[in-house]
Amino acid sequence: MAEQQSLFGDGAPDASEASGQAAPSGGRREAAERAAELRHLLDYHAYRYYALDAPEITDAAFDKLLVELQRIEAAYPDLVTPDSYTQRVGGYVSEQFAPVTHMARMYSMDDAMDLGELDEWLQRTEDALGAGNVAYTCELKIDGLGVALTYRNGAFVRAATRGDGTTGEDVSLNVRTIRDVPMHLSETGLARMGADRAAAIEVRGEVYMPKGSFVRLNEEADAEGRAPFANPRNAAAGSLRQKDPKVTARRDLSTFLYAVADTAPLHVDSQHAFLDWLREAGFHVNPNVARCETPAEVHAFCADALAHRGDLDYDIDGVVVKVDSFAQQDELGFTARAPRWAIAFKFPPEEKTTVLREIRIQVGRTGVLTPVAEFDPVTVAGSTIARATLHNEDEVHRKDVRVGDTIVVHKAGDVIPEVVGPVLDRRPEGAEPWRMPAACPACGAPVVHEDGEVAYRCVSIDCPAQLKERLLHWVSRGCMDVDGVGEELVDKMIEAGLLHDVADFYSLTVDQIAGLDTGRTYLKDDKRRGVKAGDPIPVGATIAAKVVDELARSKSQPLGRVLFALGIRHVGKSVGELIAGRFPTVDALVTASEEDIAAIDGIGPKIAESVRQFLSVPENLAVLDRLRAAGLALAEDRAGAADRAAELTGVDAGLVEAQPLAGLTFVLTGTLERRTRDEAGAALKALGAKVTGSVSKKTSYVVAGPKAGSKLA
Ligand code: 3B9
Repeated sequence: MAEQQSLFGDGAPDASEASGQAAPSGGRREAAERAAELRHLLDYHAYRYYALDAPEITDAAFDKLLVELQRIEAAYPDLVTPDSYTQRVGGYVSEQFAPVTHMARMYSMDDAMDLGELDEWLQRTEDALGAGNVAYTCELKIDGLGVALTYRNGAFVRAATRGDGTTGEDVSLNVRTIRDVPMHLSETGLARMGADRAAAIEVRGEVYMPKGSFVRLNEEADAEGRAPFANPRNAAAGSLRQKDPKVTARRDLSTFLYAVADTAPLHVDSQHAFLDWLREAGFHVNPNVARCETPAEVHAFCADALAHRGDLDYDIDGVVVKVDSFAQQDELGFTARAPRWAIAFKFPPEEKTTVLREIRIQVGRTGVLTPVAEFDPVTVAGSTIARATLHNEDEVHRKDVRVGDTIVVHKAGDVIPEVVGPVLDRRPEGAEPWRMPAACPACGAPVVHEDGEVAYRCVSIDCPAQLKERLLHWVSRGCMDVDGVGEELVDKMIEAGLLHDVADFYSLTVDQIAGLDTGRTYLKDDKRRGVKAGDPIPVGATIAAKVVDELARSKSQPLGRVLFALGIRHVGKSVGELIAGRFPTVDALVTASEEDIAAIDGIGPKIAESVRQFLSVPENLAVLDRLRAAGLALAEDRAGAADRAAELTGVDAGLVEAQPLAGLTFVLTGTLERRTRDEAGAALKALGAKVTGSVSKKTSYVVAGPKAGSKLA
C-alpha cells in the first residue's frame, strides 16, 4: 500500500468520496475543486485498473465518479480540460487527421528472419561491445499500429500514427477513447523526471485489438451485414482512423508502450529501467519482457514466445531484442533506417499451402449467398482447417482463386482460417474463374443482386437453407442460448416436419424429440437393447427432456437478444440492445414508427427501415404472437435498468419502468429552479421522453425557467 500511496503525492485518493455528491449544488469554485478532485480520482483508478491490473473500486463505482464529473462539466463547460477523463467518450467529429511531425524519427528495425540471422546479430553485437559484456532486453513484437503519445507538463497533449516515421497523422481524439492511455502521468513517474518534470516527452508503442474483441467485432459485422476485418491489426487500424471518435470508443482497443523519442528527461540508463518507468508513470507495458545476460537466454526467450504465441490474447509477429544499456546503445548508434542496437526476430509465418477442391455456396439466414473455400485439411497455428469463408464474389475475384488451385492459407488473428491467395505457377491448365450461381443451391430460386451491394441473395420465403440457419441462429449462444440443439438435431426436426419457424421450438414435446435419428450409428451389436451395429442411434429421453427444459429456460431472455435472434437484417446484438433500451416491450416496438426507431441514439435510417419492414410482415407478427402465447417474456429486464436510471436521476423507479413520457419531445431553456437543465433532461429521458436542443415541429413541451431566451418566444 505504501508504494501505491506514493504514486500520488498526497496518498491514494479515498474512493468513498465517490458516493453521495449530487451535481454542482454549490458555487463555481466548489465545482472546480470537486472537478479537479474527480479527475484525480479517475486517473488514479484508471491507473490501478489498466496499468497495475489491480482495481480498488468496482466498474460501477468508477462510472459513478465519471457521471459526477460529466454533470459538473455540463453545468460549467468552461471547467472542461482537454485531458479530462470525460473527453474520452468522444463527441467531436474531426474533418481530417492533421499531419504531426514526430519529436525524433520513429525508426523501424532490422529483421532477423531465422535463428541464423539472430545469431549473426548477437555475434556482431558481442564483438562490438565485448563478449559477455552485454545484457539484452527481450520484448514481444506486437502486431499492432505504431503510435506516438506526447505529454507536456505531465498531461496528455496529442497522439499520432507512425506514418512514414517522420510525419504521422493526429489521431488524438480517437486515442483519448482508449481506456488504458493515461491522460496524466503519475506523480512517481513525474518525480523521477526531477527538474525535467514539465518537459515534453513522446512515448511510443502499439495500439492493438485483442483477438477476442476482433472475433466479436466480426461476428457483429456479419450479423449486421457489414464487411468484416481481415485481422486484428486491420480492425485496430480501421478503428483508430475513424472520423467519429464515438465509433472508436465502442471498439475495444488497447496499447503497449515500449519506447520514447528522447530518454534524457527520464533519468534512466537502460531499456529495462525505462520500461519500469513507463509502468510507474501509468502506461500499459507488456508484462512478457526479460532482461537476458547471454545469447542463450535470448534464444530461450524466443523459443518460449513462439511456443506460447497462441495463448496470448493479442497477435505477435516476433521478438524484439534490444541492447539493454543506453550507454552501449549510443556506442552502436543507428544505420540509415534502423538502430544497430535492436533487432526484430520474426516468427516464421503461419502459412501453409493446400489444394482448393471446391467453392461451396452457403445460404445464410437472411438469404445471403456466401462462397466458402473447401480445401485439403492442413494444420495451421495448432489446429486443422479445411474450409474458409471467401465472404463474397468480389473477394473471390480480387484474390482470383479458382477450383483446383494450390492456395496459401493462414489464420487471421491466429483464429480465423483465411485464404491468402493462389500460387499462380501451380495453377492447373483450364482452371476457370469462379462465378456466383444464378440459382440458390438450396431451393433453386433465382438469385438477386441489389445495386450497390456486394451480396447476392436468395429471396425465396420457403428456402430450407434459410430456415435451418434462422433456427440455428435462434438457439445460438449470443441469442436465446439453448444448449444441446445443434445442426444435426435441427436437420432431423425439419425433416420430421416439426419446425417451420422459430415459434415451433416452443411446442416441441419430449416424445417428439426422443426417437429422432441423431445421425450417428451403433458401432457394436447389443442384444440386450436389441440393436445391431450400423443401426441409427435415436435421441434418448434424457437428452430430449433436457432440450425441452433448455427451450423453456430460454423464454426469459431479454428483448434485446430476441430482436437479434429473430434475424432482422442489420440488427446485431448491440443494435438489439439499443432498441430494447428504448422500447422495452415488443408491443411498444410494434407500434413505433420508423422515425421513432431512427430517433434512438446510435440507430441509423437503414436499421430503422429494416426493423419497421420486418414488423410490417403479417407472417412475422404471427410468429411474435405465437412466441408470446408460448410464454416468452419479449421484454427487457426493466426492473434492473430502471433501478439504475432511478438512482442516477432521482426519479421513482416505478415511473422509469412505466415510461409515461415516451413519445414526447421536450426542450429545456433558461435556468431551472430545482435542477440544472442537464439533470432535468436526464430525468425526462429516464421517463421515456426525448430531449432536444431546439424547438421544432416535433417539440411537445418547452420547459422554461427564468432568463429563458428565444426558445421560449
Ligand atoms: C529515437 C517493440 C516494436 C520496438 C525501436 C518496436 C519498434 C521499434 C522500436 C524504438 N516492438 N520495440 N522498438 N517491443 N514493434 C527500437 C525502433 N525506438 C525508437 O523509435 C527510437 C527513436 C531514439 C531512440 C529510439 O533516439 C534518437 C533520438 C534522436 C535522434 C536519433 C535517435
